Amino acid sequence: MSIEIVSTAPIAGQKPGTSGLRKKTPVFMRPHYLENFVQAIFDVVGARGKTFVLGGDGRYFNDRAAQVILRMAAANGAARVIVGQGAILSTPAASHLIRLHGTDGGLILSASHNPGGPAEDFGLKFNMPNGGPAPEPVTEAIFGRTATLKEYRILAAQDVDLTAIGRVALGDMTVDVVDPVADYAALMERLFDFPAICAMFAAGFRMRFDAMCAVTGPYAREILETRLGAAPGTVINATPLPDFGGLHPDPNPVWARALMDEMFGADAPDFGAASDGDGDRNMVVGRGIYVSPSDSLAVLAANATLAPGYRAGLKGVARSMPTSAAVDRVAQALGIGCHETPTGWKFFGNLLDAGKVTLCGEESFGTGSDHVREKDGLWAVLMWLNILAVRKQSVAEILTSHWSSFGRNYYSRHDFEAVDAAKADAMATALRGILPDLAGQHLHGLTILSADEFAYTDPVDGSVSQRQGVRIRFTDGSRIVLRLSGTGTEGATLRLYLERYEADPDRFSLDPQLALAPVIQAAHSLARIAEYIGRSAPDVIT
Ligand code: VG1
Ligand code: CO
Repeated sequence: MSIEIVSTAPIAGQKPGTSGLRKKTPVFMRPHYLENFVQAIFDVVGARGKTFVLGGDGRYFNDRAAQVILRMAAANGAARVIVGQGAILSTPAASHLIRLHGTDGGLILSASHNPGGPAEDFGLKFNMPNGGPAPEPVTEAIFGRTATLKEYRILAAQDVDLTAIGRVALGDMTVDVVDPVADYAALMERLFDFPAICAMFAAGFRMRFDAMCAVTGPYAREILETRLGAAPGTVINATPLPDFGGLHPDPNPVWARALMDEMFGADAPDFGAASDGDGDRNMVVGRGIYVSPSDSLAVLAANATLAPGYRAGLKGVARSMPTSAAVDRVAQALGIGCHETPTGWKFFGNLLDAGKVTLCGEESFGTGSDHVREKDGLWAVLMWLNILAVRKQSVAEILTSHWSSFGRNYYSRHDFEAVDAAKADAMATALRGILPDLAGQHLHGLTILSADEFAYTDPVDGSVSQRQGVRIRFTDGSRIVLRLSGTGTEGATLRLYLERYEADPDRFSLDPQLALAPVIQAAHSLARIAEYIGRSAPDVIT
């Protein structure tokens, strides 16, 4: 088989965002578009003699992109690629395979929680040999390379058969097609008390898991129904579809509406959960009670030692800056370190590698631990099941007792989507301009303690990430954070994060939007959102 060297012009705008390169699918399908980005990756990380993991969430173009990447890996001299059967791998399963086989990294095809399909979104992300998303210096180098490369290498060959598990050759490269679920399921069995969870299901515990027609369906079926004995049909929307059945595979109360309705309806199961397109996010719901992701992280941290994989205790915890401080209170009580990082899982990698933290989380329905280097939706669900099985209490009882020990951090995120990018930038610039003068100001019954823009210095490698969100803190512990999304593919998305601490148990059952009302008003007055972007109501509230 011959190697073709294809001349190409650099393609503008292939800049990886919060989590890899995400674009509209038709953009990714343009001539040379995928190829340029893949060649830039191989040029930066090197391919000769190396082994990579490859797989994706099964969305439209996943299968075609996988074949292109395999031919390019072969033409660039890679020794071996481990690929999930059918080119399918959830993001956490890919991270695990990279670590399990000690490979040189992996390529993950996904736009995560963004909708998929011919007119929706596609994405590609490179993960490092530690299993985690490439850190900023690497993504910057890849971006830099996209602007200079003049040719890419691709093998002239037919498609590799990815339908059957086993070893095949592609030119001089070995392709190992593996079961996407088996190794991941085995890892989960080592971390959690499967016998206790099995006994709970056998005693009649009922659960609903909404896989949202995305990648976790086969994983959830195997683990929950086959290995743990949950009733057949526990997992719904279990077959991954190229367009996710037209659904928006983002596990939150808005997009997983049907699950929420069931959990708040008559005859609700004991426990509900959902995961996103690529399986790294989770939403957890009890009967009649929603668990905010920030609270979920805090509860998992407080109860982690109930799971066999965490019996020795936690080394520390980490959360993204906009995530609520609920976990900070748990860390303080446990006497362990608590780190605050910018948004995006890549910032947890160094902390996990250095053994500084065991659990990490983000407000955006992401929770995980040092078992892989990605957030992990099913892992979080299993951790909850393990805690429920050992404590023999309901989700509501566990949350309420958590709040009585630690207080409640009311929390909400308001998203303003597909905003005109220039207007969003103008708003951010104006807000930045007033930050130095805000301390001491009073508004809506609150007093501003401090206002700044978050910059992060990685404690392990010393790298600095600027402009990671504006934060405004109030004297009563309330907080506003504003930042622009780095995963959208249309205009800009403004994310407004709101938090208020409540120590009084008599006020724990307040509706979060009511509890946060003064903070919401303060955010709108300070950022002048309506004036700049022409909207006062968010598109999505979580
Ligand atoms: C969003 C979330 C962030 C998450 C990222 C990737 O980023 O806010 O917490 O890490 O998505 O998640 P942004 O820049 O749009 O706010 V996933 O499940 O889409 O890989
Ligand atoms: Co995801």
